[in-house]
This record gives sequence, C-alpha cells and structure tokens, in this order.
Amino acid sequence: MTESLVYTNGKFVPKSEATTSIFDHGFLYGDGVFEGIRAYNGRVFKLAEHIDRLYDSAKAIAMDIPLSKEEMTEAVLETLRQNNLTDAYIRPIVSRGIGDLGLDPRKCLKCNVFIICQEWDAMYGDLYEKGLKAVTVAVRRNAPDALSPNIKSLNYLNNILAKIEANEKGGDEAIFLDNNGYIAEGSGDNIFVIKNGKIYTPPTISNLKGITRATAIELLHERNYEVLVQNIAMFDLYTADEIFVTGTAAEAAPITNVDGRVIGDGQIGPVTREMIKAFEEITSTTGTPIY
Ligand code: PXG
Repeated sequence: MTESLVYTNGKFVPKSEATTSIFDHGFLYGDGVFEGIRAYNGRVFKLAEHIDRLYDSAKAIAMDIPLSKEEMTEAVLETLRQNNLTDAYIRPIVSRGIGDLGLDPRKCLKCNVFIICQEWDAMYGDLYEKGLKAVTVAVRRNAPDALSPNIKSLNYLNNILAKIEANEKGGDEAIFLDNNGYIAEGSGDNIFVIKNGKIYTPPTISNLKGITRATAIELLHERNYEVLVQNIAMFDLYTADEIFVTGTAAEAAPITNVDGRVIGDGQIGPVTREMIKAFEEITSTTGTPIY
C-alpha cells in the first residue's frame, strides 16, 4: 500500500516524511491549534464551521495562520483529493513553529501547517448499539480563566488525564466536571441529557463549542424538541432518562451507564435513536463536495 500524503506547508509529502523540529513550540509546549473534521460520501461536513473555529482558536492564542481561510479550505479539499478519499477524518494542525527552548513565541518566525487525512470507521464500534459506560473523573475541565476549553489547542493533557482515569475505572468515556461541580463535557465530545421529554446541555463556558453539538441542537429543534442550555449536576446525570454525547469522531453516541448507575432502563432511548438517525442523514446528504 502506498503511503498517504500529508499537506506540509504547501507541499504534499509521504506521511513518514511529514515532520517538524523538536524545537517546534507545538512539540515543546503544545503551542498551536488543530481541528478534527469528517468527510462522508464525497463531502466535507460543516467545513466552513471547522475552518472558522480553527482561526478563532488561533486568534485566541494570538497566532496568525499564514493562509487565508479560503486557502486553508482549498488545502483541506486538495489533501483529500491527493489521497483519493471520499470518507475520511481530516486533521489540520497549525503549530507556533520552530523557536528555541524559551517560551517566548516571538522566537518562532513562522507557523507550521500540516493537514493529515485518513480513512476512519465509527469510533465506538458496537457501542452505538450497546451503549457506552461513562465515568465522571476527578480531574476538572480546564478553568475558562486559565485555559479556555473553547480553544482547540495542541495541549490536550487535561483531556488525556481524563481518558487515563476513565481507562483505569473501566469506562468507555470520561465525563468532566467544571470547577463548580457542574457537568462540562466528555474527553472528546459534548454531552446531552434527556429528562421528562426535555433536553439539556451545558453552556459552552466549560467546554468546546462543538460543531456536532450545534448540529444536534438544530436537528432537535427541527423535530420540535425543547433544548435547554443550562448547568447540569451529577444528580441530573444519574437520574436522566437518556444521555448521549456528540463529536466529530464520536458522532452521536448513547451513554447507558454512568458511575455504575443504569441510565433510564439501560436501553438506548427514543430521542437518542432519533438523533443518531438524523445525524447519519445530515452527514451523508450535506457538506462541501470534494470532487
Ligand atoms: N469536546 C472536546 C474536548 C473535543 O475535543 C468535542 C467536544 C466535539 O466537538 P466537535 O466540533 O467535533 O463536535 C471535541 C472533539 C477523540 C478526539 O479522539 C476528539 C476531538 C479531537 C481529537 C480527538 O475523541 N475533538
């Protein structure tokens, strides 16, 4: 099998040659930003939204991406074409670039831009039918006044610590609380809780402004569900009728157990099923054509 090609600062190179320096501040300090995007059926889902978020993340860390949004959009599409992909996971990465061992980003003269594309299957395999076991974790989501969870930065240690804890506790996914003890999000997805026909999701001060989250809210509104954006406590999780998480990688995935409490009757609930179906429909029928 031929190696896939990675966009590297304007050139396409085999993935084994797509490298940067150990003095890249992305490597030394997690100083950079990224996106996770999916293509389905020859179209890139919510491409403009992902590009906008990439540039917002960069702006928040005072980093100028050396491409216009139009150029970045075209680079993403061209990376898919170079790899003959129609269904894929796409990972644009922009690092602060090569500097010295000091923190000062002024030493980094130009950003490094990489775009990786690869085929991708449903992240949770048979758990979309069985339901995921989630565990709340002791490590809190980064405080918004320390490192905003809205920034999709290359520093994912907070999320990795949550994942390590979930692995240790035998959970399929971690659920973060924020510093006030409210539910924040999963390690790589946003969360929705259903109780008595109403749907709740936390405000985005404590979590990533998920593009799948926004899509889910739209799809639910179209189906005449009320979606309440408000603080959710652990009690509300344990006593929910249904819970699902949303993300580009996770799509819409059911959670049927939290910290050993069976959610609802332990089966995938009707709203979650409707959501999974609606998400499948919208991803396979909309998006920016690649070819
Ligand atoms: N919260 C966090 C912390 C995320 O990283 C989401 C929510 C969902 O956002 P979107 O826009 O994709 O609906 C993400 C998604 C993984 C993984 O392996 C997930 C993400 C990035 C990298 C890896 O689960 N991001």
